[in-house]
Amino acid sequence: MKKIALSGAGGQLGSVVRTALIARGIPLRSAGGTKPLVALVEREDVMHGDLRDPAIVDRLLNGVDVLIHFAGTSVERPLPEIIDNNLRALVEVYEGARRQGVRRVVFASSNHAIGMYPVTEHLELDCALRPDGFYGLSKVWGEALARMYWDKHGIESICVRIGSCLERPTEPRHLSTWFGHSDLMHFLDRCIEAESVGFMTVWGVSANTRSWWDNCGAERLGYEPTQNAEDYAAQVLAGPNPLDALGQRYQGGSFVGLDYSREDSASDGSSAPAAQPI
Ligand code: 15L
Repeated sequence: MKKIALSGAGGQLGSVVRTALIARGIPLRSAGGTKPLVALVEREDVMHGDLRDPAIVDRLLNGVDVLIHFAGTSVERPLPEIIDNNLRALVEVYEGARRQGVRRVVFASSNHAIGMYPVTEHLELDCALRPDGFYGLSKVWGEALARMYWDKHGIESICVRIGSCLERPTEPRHLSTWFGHSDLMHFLDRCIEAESVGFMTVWGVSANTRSWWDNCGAERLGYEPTQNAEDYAAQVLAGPNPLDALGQRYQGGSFVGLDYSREDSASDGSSAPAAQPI
């Protein structure tokens, strides 16, 4: 049986994944950040610590086949925090993967790597990246870093651009961005089980009727989502929309308006020069 490690196991999404993987009988190594974790079952190997420290990373990755890397800052925060948690720690994680011979990393990227696209655009997996803040920018960097470690060191990566991973959609934007928990777990099963994946990027999204993202490149992973936010549409659309006009216009939603200073706040980005793939 493959040895799986999960970083960010104490986080919002990490806790969901941790519980589900343990329920599947996987002998998991779970890592928290600052707070110690209490093992959920006897066979769970728990630890915690700062992933900028190579000794902590070695403890996390020793004997591991697949790392599910969900640790890091997951919202817009001041740049120094993002640099520490999402840039520096990620380098240490991949360097640790080299030292410890980890075969594959599942990297939690985010839709905020492309958040500045208007909601009217449909995106392929190879679209130009248009981050909506420093957090999204850190995911652009992370995806490129994962690519480099495949190209130079043969460490496989699956970068998952997670949409809105929630038990159920609660606002209109989620009708396009929702990633249901059952689809998330099926996705992770595929990430663990799929044969050779090399480097790939995938949208972390359910089979939403209103999705903005074309996931056909994910076929070779065998990811076949079954959840659809549309099942909740009537309920969701009967409620208020928490997003302001700017947030409703761009795929990144509320992240777009943070530190936004263009005067033409009505712009849909179409007046900007065409984005080039990076
Ligand atoms: C993310 O990347 C965040 O981690 C999460 O908190 C949500 O904001 C999500 O994106 C989203 O866009 O809904």
